[in-house]
Amino acid sequence: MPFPKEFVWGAATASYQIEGAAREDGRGECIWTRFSHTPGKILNGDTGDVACDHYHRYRDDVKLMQALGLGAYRFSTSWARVIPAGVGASNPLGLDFYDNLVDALLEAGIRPFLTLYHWDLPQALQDRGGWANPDIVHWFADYADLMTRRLGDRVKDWTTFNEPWVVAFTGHYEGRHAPGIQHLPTALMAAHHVLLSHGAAVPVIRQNVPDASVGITLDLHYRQPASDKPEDVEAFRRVDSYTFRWYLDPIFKGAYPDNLLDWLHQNAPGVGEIQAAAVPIDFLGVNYYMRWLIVHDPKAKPLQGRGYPTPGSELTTMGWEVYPDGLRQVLMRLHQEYQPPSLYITENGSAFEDPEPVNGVVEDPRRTAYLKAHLKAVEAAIDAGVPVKGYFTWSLMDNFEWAFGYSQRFGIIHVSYQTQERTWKRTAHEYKRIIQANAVRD
Ligand code: IFM
Repeated sequence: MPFPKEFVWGAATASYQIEGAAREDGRGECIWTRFSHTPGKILNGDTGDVACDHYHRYRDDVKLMQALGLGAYRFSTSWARVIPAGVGASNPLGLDFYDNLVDALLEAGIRPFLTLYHWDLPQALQDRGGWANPDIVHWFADYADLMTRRLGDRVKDWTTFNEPWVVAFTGHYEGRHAPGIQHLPTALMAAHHVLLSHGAAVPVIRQNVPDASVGITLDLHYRQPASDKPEDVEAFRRVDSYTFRWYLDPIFKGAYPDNLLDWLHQNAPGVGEIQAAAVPIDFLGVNYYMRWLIVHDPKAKPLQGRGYPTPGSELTTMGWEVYPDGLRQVLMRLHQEYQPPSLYITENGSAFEDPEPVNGVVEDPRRTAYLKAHLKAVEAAIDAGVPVKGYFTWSLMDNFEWAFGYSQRFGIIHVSYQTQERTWKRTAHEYKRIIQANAVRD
């Protein structure tokens, strides 16, 4: 079965993961620069200082996208590159970079999907409390204003945030991500202010770009109780509220999940007025990778329960269970419970141990199988009536995988970090075929 005629075929990246040029042309320090230079935080001491050097190679990278036949490219802008101190003076060279990137994309016939925040907060704002400081709501709205004024004549697809759950909880509760804080009340305030910032930025985007399509991207994996035992079912309900409903309910219903509301207020008394997050959006972005089984564990951190992949299932090198039908189920649930006007799969992909390139190609059969199986799940959801408008593979190319440094390769294009040479993996060739056929064929 072919996909709908207007289906958008894309690939995704994020600023800190690919750009490099961390101290060039007036870019300010961001929390990931600081965090990655803190000993012990990133595997092998890797940093995003150079990454894929996309800042200097973006023209060639756009040519690669064109050769792949991509209809769209999802990228994020670095707040610290365009406003080095987070607020106040903008950086003309930083803005020029995104200007040129957008022009290059449009010349290549590729639709730019821009995400304003994919985790690289200016360090200067972190020094003022970062996401825990209520002022960030207007700092973020001002940043959205700057970017939409500058690029809104050409960029029509705008996303406020990538994965607010990770921003708040991996960064401020687990501390595995920048800024590396481990304090639940701070994490709760961060989550709250991310939601309010989304609510404040959407009208700014609409005002500056009246024909914009605006949305937000959430990480929505498939979770289920590990057994029928009531304590596992209860643990699942809690984790589901913590990971799914904490964001979906405010965005679509203007309220926090009722089963966690009292708890939330007791632990973060400043949390209120969440209905301001419920502004109409045009699309919901879904990042989907895996299934987790949730089990009751009295020793787990509050809210978290404990999750693990199904024993014996296929795992990626991230330890994530390959479970394509979970994507279909997540899409069905979103459609039934929240009815977003449209959805994009804004990320989906896999890290595997790839061999080195041989004769100009990297053979990566497991990644190809992952891609096809997940596309079939998307197809099944569309057939069942879910308005999925496009799919972005994660990622266009291998890149800096946060606390895992360069050890995890998610790209459909291989990157040599020694030479910066790009080499197509077999999956890239397959993806090109799929795009051309607008269908997945065996
Ligand atoms: O690399 C990340 C991306 O930045 C956000 N979503 C998940 C990806 C894989 O871990």
